[in-house]
Amino acid sequence: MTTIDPLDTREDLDLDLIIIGAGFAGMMALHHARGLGLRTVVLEAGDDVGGTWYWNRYPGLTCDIESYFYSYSFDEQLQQEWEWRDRYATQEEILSYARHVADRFALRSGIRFGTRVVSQAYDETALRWSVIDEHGVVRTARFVIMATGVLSAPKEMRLEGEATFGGQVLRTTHWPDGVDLTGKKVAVLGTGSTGIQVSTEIADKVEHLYVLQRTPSFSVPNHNRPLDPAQTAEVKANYPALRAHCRTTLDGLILPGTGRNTADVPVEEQLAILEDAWADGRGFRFDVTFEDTLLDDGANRVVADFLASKIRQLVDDPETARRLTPSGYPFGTRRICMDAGYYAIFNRPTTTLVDLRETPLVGLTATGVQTTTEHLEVDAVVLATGYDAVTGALSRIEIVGRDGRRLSDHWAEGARTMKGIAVAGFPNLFLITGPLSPSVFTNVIASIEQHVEWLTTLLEHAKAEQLDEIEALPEAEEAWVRHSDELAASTLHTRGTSWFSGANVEGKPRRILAYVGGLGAYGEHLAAETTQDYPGFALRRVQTVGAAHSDTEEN
Ligand code: NA7
Repeated sequence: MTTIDPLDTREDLDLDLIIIGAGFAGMMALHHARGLGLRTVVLEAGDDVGGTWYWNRYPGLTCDIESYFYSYSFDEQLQQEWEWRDRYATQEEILSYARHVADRFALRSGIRFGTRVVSQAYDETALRWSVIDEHGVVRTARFVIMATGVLSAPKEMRLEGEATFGGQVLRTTHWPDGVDLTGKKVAVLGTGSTGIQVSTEIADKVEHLYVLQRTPSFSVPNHNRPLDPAQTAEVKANYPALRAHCRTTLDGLILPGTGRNTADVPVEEQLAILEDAWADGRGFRFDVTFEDTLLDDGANRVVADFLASKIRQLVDDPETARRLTPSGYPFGTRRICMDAGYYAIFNRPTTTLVDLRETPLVGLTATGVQTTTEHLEVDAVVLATGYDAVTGALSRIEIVGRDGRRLSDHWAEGARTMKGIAVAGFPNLFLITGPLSPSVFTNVIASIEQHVEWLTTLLEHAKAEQLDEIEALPEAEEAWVRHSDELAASTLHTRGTSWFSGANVEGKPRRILAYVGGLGAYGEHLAAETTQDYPGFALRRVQTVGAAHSDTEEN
């Protein structure tokens, strides 16, 4: 006699839960859903786990959060047994960690790889979602979790004349295997985190590097190094307490701050503190060293001026240093970059900074890059032009909720969510690190874990109470959007021009897309939902009476 495993998802068209995306969020969500006994399948466009760390393979890719913390905490044995090599892990190291997690928890059998979801619609009669993939396969499930990532949908980018260019056009988000730029003339477009990492990595290998810069970023050295075994042992001995502490902070990290406003600190002391932060190599320290850096223009200038002085010290040519110095937006309203010697590459005779604000880019020709004043002969152009962040991966799937309403219409004037995790009118649909949750303002793994744990409690409750429908209330969503907007408006973030607000994508509605209140405070907002019996949601149990349905609302 064969025993039937109730969680066997080989015949996986009719499920309790569909998770979209097998990055760090989707993998953890699958593991936890299995723990609840939910028949769950993960649909993943790529051919392996890892999400952003699977797709992004450009040279120099290194995480900007220390590996001790850019890792899961949900399993004590996992965090004890995994050995990180470097303080900041490279893409290869993070991808091998993701693969290790997939194998260790036998996740692959629950993941359908090479399966991009194109649309999904809520059936108000069946109270189930229908999810359609690129192959036309339809799966249904009571619940759907979007684990689609915040920096996973590349910004659409096509340069004028791209089709005529005879060299290689390389996109950092889809870096092909086997590229060798040694001895070539290369132009890198973009000076965010990606462009800075790629340029730093290839500068001493190429014949000539042109860094095409429109907006300069603030960048600090990451001082990456192999981890010291004694420090690792100490971290591991204290992991539970350290992780618990991370959950209470603004950014999910433990960064030393002064707890003081800038003006309350004498100038010499300010400089000493900033020097200490520079030597430390954790760039996010600059956001939190003083309490008011992101609140007050004068305070913000203290950090900006300090970092500008570092550029002048590091770059020999004063004109190049001036061009590399950020202006036009407050420090911290564009994610700080962390580098492995970026500014020093401009002291090489083989690196040229091209300031596209002075001489805008026209496009590509058959042999190179054309600006308004010059033609640069190159063999390859690297596009490091960023992402349609936070909402991009969601808006690329047609998501249709109650009354045929599309998520893209609901978000036409800016993303709206109930506490970053659900959307009114889209029952039984949940977002991990969704818009208006702390997500990109934090160590995103800490944010992912916070969401997965909260959703696990909710789904356990749904199972115990036999709930069929869980839906964010419109008034609760409105209140959260207002709260999130108001907090953002009390900071300098609304004056930023980066992907934090959608400003980097033409036509994208502006809203600060992450919650600025911090991971700790946000955790309390989420916890209040659980302890107060989900006041922001309608929880419905539908009892079948003959052919009719009668609804019981818990709230
Ligand atoms: P970013 O930070 O959005 O940077 C993209 C860069 O590309 C930025 O310098 C842009 O300049 C530039 N860009 C984009 N489009 C153009 C066009 N059309 N012309 C010229 N320059 C352009 O993305 P990253 O991938 O570097 O980093 C994203 C996050 O990933 C990072 O913060 C880390 O958290 C990991 P612009 O600013 O638009 O003038």
